[in-house]
Amino acid sequence: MHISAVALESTVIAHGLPYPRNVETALRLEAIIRAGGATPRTCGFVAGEPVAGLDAGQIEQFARGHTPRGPVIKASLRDIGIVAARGLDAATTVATTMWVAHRYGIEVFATGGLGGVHRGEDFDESADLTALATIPVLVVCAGAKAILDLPRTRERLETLGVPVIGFGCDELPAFYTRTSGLAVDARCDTPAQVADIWRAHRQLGLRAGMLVAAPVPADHALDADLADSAIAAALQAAAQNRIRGKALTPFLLDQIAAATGEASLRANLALLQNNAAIAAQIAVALRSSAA
Ligand code: PSU
Ligand code: MN
Repeated sequence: MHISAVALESTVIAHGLPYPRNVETALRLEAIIRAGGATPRTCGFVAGEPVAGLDAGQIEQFARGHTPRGPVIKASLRDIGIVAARGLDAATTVATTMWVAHRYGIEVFATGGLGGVHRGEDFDESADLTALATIPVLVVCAGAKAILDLPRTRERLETLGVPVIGFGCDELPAFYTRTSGLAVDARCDTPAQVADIWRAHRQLGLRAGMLVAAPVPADHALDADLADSAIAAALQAAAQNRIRGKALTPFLLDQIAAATGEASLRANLALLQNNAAIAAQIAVALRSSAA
């Protein structure tokens, strides 16, 4: 029904970017999607209810990290029943945004970076991969971040049957940088080509989601050495401070932002905007091909 709607996540607002850049970015992404001819739906849980289309006041509360009821927690798939039963306010990750989007008939979702298999000794794999394996939503992202184990993340996507499309690229992008050395399954250069593959995937009854990966715009990409050293330092700080579980991704992002100053933030904002624009084009292409 909301065939030209584009879902947006709220974890990047509540736990991924500093205030007030987060609220500015959230509203900017919505404007970009509208300018592209689609309807933005920023997702979250409000008083335990799944919402696809937070209003400006709710986005402001999420950006500040609390509502009049309490803190805005980060909810992944395992948390949905808990959040609902207890009437909590929660930001949605890629995984839970896919779940909320699908519940409201939204097929296209724009985000920044995908969660995946973390590096290191502890076994830590994001439920974003579980969601991609089981929820039929098309996710536009800038790849998985190099804080992760990218080769393992790439392998898991294959095992889980998730098509990985490079939008104007032959390699899976690495979020802050444009290449990873890892191949995509198919390259598309137009939204119509993406729409064709998604339609075929769905019409053939496949239940998995699909990843459409677009590299960060070249003029905002981070220098690869700067990205690598910031990531290495962040991982070391996480290990020293024994940061684990759902706190790990936000901690690493904070550390990298602190180490690279505005550069990583600029890259993050540029790729989010780029992905929102592409997602709107794909949503519009899907609407035309559905007729
Ligand atoms: N990548 C980013 N910024 C983010 C995230 C990922 O560049 O804010 C968030 C997304 O919401 C993603 C989540 O779904 O982190 C993954 O967290 P975890 O590894 O705990 O599943
Ligand atoms: Mn985890």
